[in-house]
Amino acid sequence: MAKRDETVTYDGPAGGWGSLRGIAEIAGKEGVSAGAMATLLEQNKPGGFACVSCAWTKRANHKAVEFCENGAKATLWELTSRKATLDVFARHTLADLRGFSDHDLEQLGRLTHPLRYDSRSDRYIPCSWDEAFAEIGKELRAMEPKKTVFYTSGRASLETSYCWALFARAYGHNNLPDSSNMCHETTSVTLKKVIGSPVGTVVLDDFDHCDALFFFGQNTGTNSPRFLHQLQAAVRRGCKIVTFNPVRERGLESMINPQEPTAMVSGHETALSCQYHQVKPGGDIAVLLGLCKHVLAADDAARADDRQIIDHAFIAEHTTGFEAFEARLRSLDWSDIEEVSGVTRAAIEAAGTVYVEAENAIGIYGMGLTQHMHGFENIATYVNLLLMKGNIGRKGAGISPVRGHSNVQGQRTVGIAEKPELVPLDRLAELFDFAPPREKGMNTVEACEAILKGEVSAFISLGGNFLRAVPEQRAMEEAWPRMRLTVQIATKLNRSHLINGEIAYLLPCLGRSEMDLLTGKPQVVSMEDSLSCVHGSVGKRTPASKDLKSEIEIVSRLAEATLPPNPNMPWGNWARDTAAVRDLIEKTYPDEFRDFNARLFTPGGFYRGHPARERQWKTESGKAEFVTPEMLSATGYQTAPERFTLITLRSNDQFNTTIYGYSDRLRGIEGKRDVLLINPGEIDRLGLAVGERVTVVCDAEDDIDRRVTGLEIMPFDLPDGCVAGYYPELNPLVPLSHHDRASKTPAYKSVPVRIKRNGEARLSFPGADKPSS
Ligand SMILES: Nc1nc2c(c(=O)[nH]1)N[C@H]1C(S)=C(S)[C@@H](COP(=O)(O)OP(=O)(O)OC[C@H]3O[C@@H](n4cnc5c(=O)[nH]c(N)nc54)[C@H](O)[C@@H]3O)O[C@H]1N2
Ligand SMILES: Nc1nc2c(c(=O)[nH]1)N[C@H]1C(S)=C(S)[C@@H](COP(=O)(O)OP(=O)(O)OC[C@H]3O[C@@H](n4cnc5c(=O)[nH]c(N)nc54)[C@H](O)[C@@H]3O)O[C@H]1N2
Ligand SMILES: [Mo]
Repeated sequence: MAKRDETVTYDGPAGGWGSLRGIAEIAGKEGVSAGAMATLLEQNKPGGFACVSCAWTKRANHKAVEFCENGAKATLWELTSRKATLDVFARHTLADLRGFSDHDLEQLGRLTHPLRYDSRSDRYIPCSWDEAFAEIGKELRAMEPKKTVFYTSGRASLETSYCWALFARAYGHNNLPDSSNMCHETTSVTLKKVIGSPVGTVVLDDFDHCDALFFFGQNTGTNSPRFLHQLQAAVRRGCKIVTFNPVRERGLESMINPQEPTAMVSGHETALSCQYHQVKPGGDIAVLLGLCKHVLAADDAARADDRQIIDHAFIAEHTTGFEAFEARLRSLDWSDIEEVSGVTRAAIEAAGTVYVEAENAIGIYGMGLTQHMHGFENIATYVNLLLMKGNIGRKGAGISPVRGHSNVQGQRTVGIAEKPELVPLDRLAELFDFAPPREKGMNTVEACEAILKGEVSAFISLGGNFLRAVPEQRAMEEAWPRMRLTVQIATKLNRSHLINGEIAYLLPCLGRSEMDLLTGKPQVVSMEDSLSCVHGSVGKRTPASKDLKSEIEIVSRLAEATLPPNPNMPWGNWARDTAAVRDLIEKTYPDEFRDFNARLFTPGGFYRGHPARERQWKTESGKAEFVTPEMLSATGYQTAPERFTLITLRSNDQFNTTIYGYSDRLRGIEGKRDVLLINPGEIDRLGLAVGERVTVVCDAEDDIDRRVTGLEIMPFDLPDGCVAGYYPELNPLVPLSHHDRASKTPAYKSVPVRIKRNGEARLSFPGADKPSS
């Protein structure tokens, strides 16, 4: 019988020697040269290149080494000596390649040559760049623009993104879904509504002045490890960290800083969270309401002797909606809060006391709050908690979403948006002398719906792995070939490149760490990080192949081949001179990008500014808005006997759909990804055995059969009623209709499922079960 202390765990800290071993392993596996290793030292420094991994900010007073385990892995993945050369595509049909796992596809190495799909042989065959641009342009010219979709994954630079969005609008649509539609779109919608700006309010310096940090659903040790330095420094100063997460993530419990030799030698760990509460998935609205209720009770008590906890003056001057929210808090029963959250009143009050006692508090969050049907209410209630004590718009305080891809926030800033009201269309019309389309375009979920209905003729993808990242994977893969044209601009092969429209191209591009030498001198690009700082980036390495083009050149050539000539849009010049694009960005967004080119290499980046930080609320009411959530659970569905809530997780050895390897070191899971994590009590209650293979079936209330077979039962410390497994292998289980009601971000963190015994022995997804190399 499995007991709680037999769960799979990792007792070591985050960082430490384990992280250095992680880097060495990938360097060996990718056959990385000494020169490429040396390139790592130029990462995240002025004059160097911005890390391609997470969006955490780069500090001004940088150290000799400014990369982390996962940043190094991402760069070495790009600088691999492996190449997916033409003979790979001559050897394998696409049907063959569809049998490869995500890991094995990308292990083939960097794409080296533009490719066109040949349906007769079911192979990719080489083509010339000119041929590719000409045919894609011809096809697009013949299509109805509003039936085409231009997707972006959050890596492309500000310059490329600006050109991409301009291309879409000049062609005639706003169909610009972005990976952020699957990620922090909930943030963009909620924060815009409640504080008037779609991004976090915190700057790096605030971490030196806060007394408490709250963590809801963000896994720093794996997904933004450079942030651990700020956390370590804050804890050493006496700041308290309180975490709410169904999974006990090691990176939030303790760390060893690999940049501190004495700590490395002594093994001295810094404990990070002083309280760690294993909330049920989707239980955060209840927890946050409980915390607010505790603040209210503390304020009632304080007012009896003429003190106050709530910042009543701030609420009166700066907010709306507090009365309704207060009434809701007073009428709430603790028993309901406890039931939905799975956290006891005493535990919530203990966390609430840390908040009450902190002069300045910061609220941090990630996918654990955004990817639910009621993600909007998760974030809005979090902001309510901060507003109650005036913790927005002052030093050491604020709301801090931790973004994903390295430029995902910036892409939105420079116009990649399906919502025309977010873009200064009049200014674009004036600058470029054209009539931008004014109708709302499709976001990711809407693009999927349209593709499923057969209403999309072309899908052009600037990076990413759309078909593997989206919900409803089976049906999406079936519907995809009904499109006339699919084009993928990418660095490495992935599953989205193997399922094609009638006409299909795979166009290989430079990675960010590589030199763009179109004009002989290296071009510069730029990105915006999670804390709204903009950084310049210059590639340093010789490109993986002479046949690669920069993303901005590919986008410009596509635009040139598609659009009628317009003297105000000299596409050819822009790829040769990214500084000219920065001037256009400055003209389009003069407040944010003043003196863009001059400030490009400001150490630590230049700050784009944030109205809510100055307590200017650009909301409908002109004030910060309290929202009163009606529901307590964010899952959006009822509990039912034998219905489990599935969380899809990232391992420490992956970047989204890129699987570097099979070691989830910080969770103690080694050598496999075909697992279903579940607590020992639940294993016993269901009469299952550790190691048994099961089938997991989606339990959404519709009649679509969504299942994954062959998952191995693994005992893991999780709340009752909840199971966890890996993204993207479990994406066939996620219903497209389950998304945040306000932003349409898919509910990847609370999928209703049932577990069936007698699962087949192998994972039903091709090749995804076992490492083969
Ligand atoms: N190495 C690496 N770095 C990455 C990425 C990567 O894949 N690998 N991906 C990048 C991208 S695009 C993104 S968006 C970010 C993602 O970074 P995160 O925002 O950290 O996203 P996840 O790892 O998906 O999930 C975060 C945490 O939410 C918890 N969680 C799940 N459900 C709930 C819930 O209902 N409530 C609460 N409170 N917690 C919950 C999970 O246990 C997990 O610890 O990281 C970026 N950085
Ligand atoms: N179940 C589940 N699904 C999820 C999530 C989840 O937590 N659970 N998370 C969601 C989130 S937060 C996100 S952001 C999405 C991610 O969705 P995407 O952003 O679409 O996916 P990635 O895996 O980041 O894309 C990887 C591919 O990008 C290409 N690439 C890498 N670097 C470059 C480059 O410099 N240029 C170009 N052109 N291509 C490049 C490579 O070909 C690589 O195979 O997935 C979402 N899907
Ligand atoms: Mo993301």
